[in-house]
Amino acid sequence: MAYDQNNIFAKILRGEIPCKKVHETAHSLAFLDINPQAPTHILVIPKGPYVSYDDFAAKASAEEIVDFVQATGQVARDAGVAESGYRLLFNHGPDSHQEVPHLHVHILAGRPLGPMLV
Ligand code: IU
Repeated sequence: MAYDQNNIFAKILRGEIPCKKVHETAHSLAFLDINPQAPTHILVIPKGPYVSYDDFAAKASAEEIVDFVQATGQVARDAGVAESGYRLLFNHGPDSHQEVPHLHVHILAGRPLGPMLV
């Protein structure tokens, strides 16, 4: 699937649409989800044009991947949920109900999340 430069997260990265930014690094951006599913619901995205987890895993540089993983951990720590716990969720592709075609990981926390639902 080709990257759509007009997807909503591309617009956020270009500053065309505002977001509630919580963290930014050389290769990643984290912001609050507009429709939170838990008291803490933060999205972390790479700045590069990656459609999905598969696209990122296949094409991103080691530097980008390390940056993304470390940024995600830092955001959770800064949100104060590293001790109480959090869930990281990637939706990849149609069956997962991925809505925005720019890779993002959901950080969900702040209440007992219960067993994983599929
Ligand atoms: P999904 O994994 O692609 O299904 O998740 C997309 C998320 O992006 C979802 O939780 C939305 O609430 C969130 N979101 C957002 O934070 N800002 C937006 O402008 C839009 C979606 I559109």
